[in-house]
Amino acid sequence: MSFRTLHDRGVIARYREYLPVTDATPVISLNEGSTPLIHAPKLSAKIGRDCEVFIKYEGLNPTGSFKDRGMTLALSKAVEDGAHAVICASTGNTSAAAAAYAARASISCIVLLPAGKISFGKLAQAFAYGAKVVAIEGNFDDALRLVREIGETEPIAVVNSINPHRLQGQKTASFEIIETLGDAPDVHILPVGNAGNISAYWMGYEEFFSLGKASRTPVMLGFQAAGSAPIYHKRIIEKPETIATAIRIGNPASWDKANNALEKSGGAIDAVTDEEILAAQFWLSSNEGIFVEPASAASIAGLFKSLDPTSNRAYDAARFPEGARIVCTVTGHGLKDPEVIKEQCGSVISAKADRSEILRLIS
Ligand code: AN7
Repeated sequence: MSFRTLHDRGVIARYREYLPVTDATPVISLNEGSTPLIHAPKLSAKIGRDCEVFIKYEGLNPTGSFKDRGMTLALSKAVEDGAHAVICASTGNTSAAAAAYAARASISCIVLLPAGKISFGKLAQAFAYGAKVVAIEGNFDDALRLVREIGETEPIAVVNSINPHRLQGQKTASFEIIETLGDAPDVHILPVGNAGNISAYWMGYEEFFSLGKASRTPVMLGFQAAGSAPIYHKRIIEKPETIATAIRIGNPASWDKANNALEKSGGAIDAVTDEEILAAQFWLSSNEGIFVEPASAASIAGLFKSLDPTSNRAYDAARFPEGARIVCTVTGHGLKDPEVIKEQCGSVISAKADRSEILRLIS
């Protein structure tokens, strides 16, 4: 394999013609994207009627979340425009990705985080990649407001998803799904926080549909955490709360775009409780072998809720056509936030280093 072939990976290399890059754009990449679309037989069986569920495992990106898809483009364009520093507000994954791609680009990175509300794995990533980490007394929405203000006056590029290049990069996940399945799925389910990702997926699906590369666009179903569900409740949540800290957001930046995707696709937004999120997280790891962070499990919890006739679901899974293909995006790796799973289900069995004692304990 030539160096060139090795270099030709990552979403800009794979989808250059659909992205706002030119030969003058330096490509800052860590070979992100091309994540697996994993068939989930047990989830499929829960739906029945020959439906097939696939998991788009975005935790397998270089920094462990889907944010890398947008960050390769945001950093490439920032460097093209001559930036020496980037800044973002984050619930953890955006900052990990920004820090990694900034390191790769040899420019500095400042991240504004809500103090005490970032999982340790994500904080460790920001440090490891050499970012300047500022923890503010406030939540993500306060941090994003400050980043917007700083971006207006200072020569620092903002790489939150209000930067349009981010969503352009993220839309490539839809392209991959269409290419893997041979068409768009019937239904696409994903967690919603700042609402950039649902908007980006919809953009990607519409684009490939209009180019004739897919025969349809999917129904988009988005799930927020019940304590942080502004789109579901149709109002800003001043003090959002959820154990899924990645989606602890009360005033999403891409609110209007998400509503457009929901409306045009015939989809729905719904909310799932922290208990439902944690149960779905453990169900997915212990049944399908796919370990995701709590926010990502909102999509699985959402599918379960849509299947539950006793719930106040916003979308009834009985509406899925027979033989439907359903894709659930799981956005971040479970190792981002190992404390949560330890508290939920971790109890070790203590034993002496003795064969017969161990055999007795495990029988
Ligand atoms: C694992 O990192 O907003 O609806 O600052 O980390 O596009 O915001 C993270 C969001 C879902 C929600 N799953 O996506 C951030 C940040 C995970 C996430 C979302 C996030 P959007």
